[in-house]
Amino acid sequence: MEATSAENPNRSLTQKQIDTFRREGYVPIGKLIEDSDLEELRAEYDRAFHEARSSSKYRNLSADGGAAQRHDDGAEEEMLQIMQMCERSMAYRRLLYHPAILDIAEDLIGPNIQLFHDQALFKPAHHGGPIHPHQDNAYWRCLPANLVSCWLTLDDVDVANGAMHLLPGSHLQAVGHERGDVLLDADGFDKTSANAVPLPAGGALFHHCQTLHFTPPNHTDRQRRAFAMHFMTPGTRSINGDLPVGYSRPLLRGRI
Ligand SMILES: O=C(O)CCC(=O)C(=O)O
Repeated sequence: MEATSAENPNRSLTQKQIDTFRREGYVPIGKLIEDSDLEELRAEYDRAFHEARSSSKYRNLSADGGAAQRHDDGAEEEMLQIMQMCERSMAYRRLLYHPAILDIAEDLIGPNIQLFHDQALFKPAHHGGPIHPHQDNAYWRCLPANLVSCWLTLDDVDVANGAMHLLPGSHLQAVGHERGDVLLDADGFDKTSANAVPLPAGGALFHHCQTLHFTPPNHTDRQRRAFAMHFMTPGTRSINGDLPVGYSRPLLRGRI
C-alpha cells in the first residue's frame, strides 16, 4: 500500500496514487484517522445505532423487500444503514471537513467539493449481511458520473468481517444491474476477479462512483463499523431528481 496520508505532511496523494485511481477506479489510503479521534466517532456511531434501533430509523439492507434473510444459525442477517450521520452527530459533521479527506478528494475531483450524502454501514458480529456487487451510480444515476466516495473503517477490517472488494478498471463503463426491492446486483459479475482491501481501524479507501464493489457477510465475533462519504462537484445532477427533503448537500470546500 502507498504511503498513508497520515504520514504525508502535505496530505495530498502522490502522482502514483492518482494514477492508480484513474486506472483502477480506487485507491487504498491506509490509516487516515488518528486513534484519539476514532474514540468519539465510535461512541457516536454506537449511540446513533442504539437510538435508531429503538425508533426504527435505519434500514436493514439484508431484508430486501421486507423479507429478512436468515443466517445459518437462524439469526436475521443485518446490514444496517443510517443515512446522513452528519445530521445526527457533530463529530460526523466535522468529519466531512477533515482536511486530509478533503485534500484527497480535491486531488481526485478538483477544488470544489460538495457532499452528495453520507451513510453509516454496520455489519454486526456473527450475522452481518453482505452487499451485492454494484456500481453506486446505478443507484444514483448522477451526471457527470464522476463522484468519489471515501469509505472509512472504525474497526480493523479484513475479508472475514466484511472488507471492501473492488473490480479494477470497472469504473470506465456503466453496466446493467438486476433490481431487487432494495438492492441492486450487477449483471454477470465474477467475484473472483475482485481485489479485497483490508484496512486498519481509521483506514480509508477512495473509489469512483462506477467502480464495481461488494462486501461479504460477517460471521466473525468482530463487528465491522464503516462510514462512507460521497463527494460530488457542484452542478452534479441526478436523473432520479433530488434527494428527499431534509437531506442537505453542504459545499465542503469551495475555491471558485
Ligand atoms: O459498507 C459496506 O459493506 C458496503 C458499502 C457499499 O457498498 C456502498 O456504500 O456502496
